[in-house]
Amino acid sequence: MPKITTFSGYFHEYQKSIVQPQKFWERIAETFHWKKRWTNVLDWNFEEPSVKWFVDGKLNITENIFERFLYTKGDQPAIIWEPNNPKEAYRVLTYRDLYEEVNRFSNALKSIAVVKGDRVVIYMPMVPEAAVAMLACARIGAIHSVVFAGFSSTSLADRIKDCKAKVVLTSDGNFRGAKTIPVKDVVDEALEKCPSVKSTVVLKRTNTEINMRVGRDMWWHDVIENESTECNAETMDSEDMLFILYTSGSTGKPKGVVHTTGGYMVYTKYSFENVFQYQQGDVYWCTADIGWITGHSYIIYGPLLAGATTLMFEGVPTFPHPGRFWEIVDKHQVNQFYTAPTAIRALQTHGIEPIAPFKLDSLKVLGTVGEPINEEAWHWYHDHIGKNRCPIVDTWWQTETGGILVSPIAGITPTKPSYATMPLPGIQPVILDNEGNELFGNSVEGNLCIKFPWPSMLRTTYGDHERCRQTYFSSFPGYYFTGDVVRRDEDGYYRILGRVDDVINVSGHRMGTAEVENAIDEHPLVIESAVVGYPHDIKGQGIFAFVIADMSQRSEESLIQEIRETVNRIIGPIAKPDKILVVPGLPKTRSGKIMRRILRKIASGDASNLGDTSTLLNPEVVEDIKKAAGV
Ligand code: 7RM
Repeated sequence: MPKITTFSGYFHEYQKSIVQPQKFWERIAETFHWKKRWTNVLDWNFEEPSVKWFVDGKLNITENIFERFLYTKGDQPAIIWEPNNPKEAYRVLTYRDLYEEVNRFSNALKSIAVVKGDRVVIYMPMVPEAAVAMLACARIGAIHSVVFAGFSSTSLADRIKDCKAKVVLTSDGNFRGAKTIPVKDVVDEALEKCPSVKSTVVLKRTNTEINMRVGRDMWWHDVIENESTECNAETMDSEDMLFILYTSGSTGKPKGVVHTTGGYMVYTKYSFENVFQYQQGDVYWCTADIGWITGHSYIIYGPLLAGATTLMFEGVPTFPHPGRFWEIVDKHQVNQFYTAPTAIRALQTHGIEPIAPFKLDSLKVLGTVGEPINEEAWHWYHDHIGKNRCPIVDTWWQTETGGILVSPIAGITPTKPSYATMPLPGIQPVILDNEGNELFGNSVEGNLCIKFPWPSMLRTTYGDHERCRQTYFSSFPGYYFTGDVVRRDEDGYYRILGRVDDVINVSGHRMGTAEVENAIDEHPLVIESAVVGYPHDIKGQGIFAFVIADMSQRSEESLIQEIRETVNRIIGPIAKPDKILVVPGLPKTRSGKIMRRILRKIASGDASNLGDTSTLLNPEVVEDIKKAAGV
């Protein structure tokens, strides 16, 4: 696989990928195992939209992991699993172990009548069996839909119903920090509303007492007991669905983003190897949950397709202590570490003492994903975790993009705090103004669109193609619209400013909420902030800042004054928040994204209907904020 090793090499590859995209991707696809070669590299139009990569190619993605590596890497660790409780033994699955487990479970799925094309919902903790479940589906051609095991029974039921899943894979309970969560009860409740589900398979994890419905529920250890460790891989078309992953937008029910087999395989491996500069023998750790796209592409598929050793962690960053991440890095000698800004900021609040006992000298590359990283958090990560010697890859991408689109190449692209820097080869980002005119050159800002297909892009939204067209391809005809606002600076570097609806317009000055938050966060007593716009008689929109701060050293009044001055100093008077509210917490989704929709409502003084808050990690904080705001 062609790997970029120098900055000029990056430009060279990029240039080739733009001039002859088909030829570029064909050369990479040729490094995989296909049962039958494609007839055409790419058919596409962004009007319907219709995108097909490696047309008529036949393959199985798991053969590109197992059959490919069995003889050369059979004894190499594929997955290192670190349990929630550090006192429990960790597990190592070699490529051969994983292959055998996947085959056994593939046969088990067949024995409960799962066939090619069936949908299987996976509602499981972060244990190796969850990876086995995903790969077994892929092996037999079933379509997996992983639902984060922290979602409520209603959210789970909505997703099961939307994709009409035949089977649900789950566990008796999950360990998360100090808590044991009875997830099977959640599944039972959801299934009351889901007639499509014929069976469930339940992994024993916590030994929680549960109900097993006769004729529907089976234990994982029972269904695999007599199954063979051999199972032929189903022949899949390049454009057969690999998985559906639900993602919630600002409005309406969650969308089932559909990814297909060939293109997703090619892009996740290519991007993984290049962005993280993974070297054979390295230990790579992404802290995401498999319920998110990051877990799919960069815990499971990308790393395993690259023959890497990928670490899976069951627990949370602060259990049993806020140094747990760093303890794990030392324990397993992690070389690449990939996490989210929200985790970094949360750990930052504990200071640097929890880091002190650990050496962290195995680390070579740090990564972030999920939201704009503020400069302060970037520096903290760079200085205290990377010890000033590890490049940070700030990777921008989406559930819909399947893989990282804009990111530094570790150690090769010069970084700048809070910049995702440059597009990967094959990615053609453009910036459009609100009228759809392309803004050329540098020092421009606007709507981030992509003007040419890439192999791992979404193909549709499950069961509702029109919604896909409407959401992503109609705002700017002929382009894929990301919903993000971006600036291309004087060096041609991309800085993601936030979602389009996170952009505020104060007296005609357009400002990214992230920009203002970044400035607020520079105040030493501020822990985290969230900025939204609200209707303002004179300015059009005013700036409302919700701030979590250390209140032990100032009166609220003087702190607010200092924060205003900080913003004034960093951005200028135009960005000074009109209102600052000190709050105990911010409403966050489970992947760490602030639910600004709720804050916008509260800021506008109308908290009567806050919409669906069921996907919040901390719904109770909403009441606290409402109280503080007096609405
Ligand atoms: C991978 C993931 C997608 C949205 C995206 C952005 C935001 C993601 C970054 C980022 C700034 C980043 N998928 N986002 N990465 N913003 N810098 N490096 O997060 O579908 O859950 O979210 O997340 O707004 O559109 S996602």
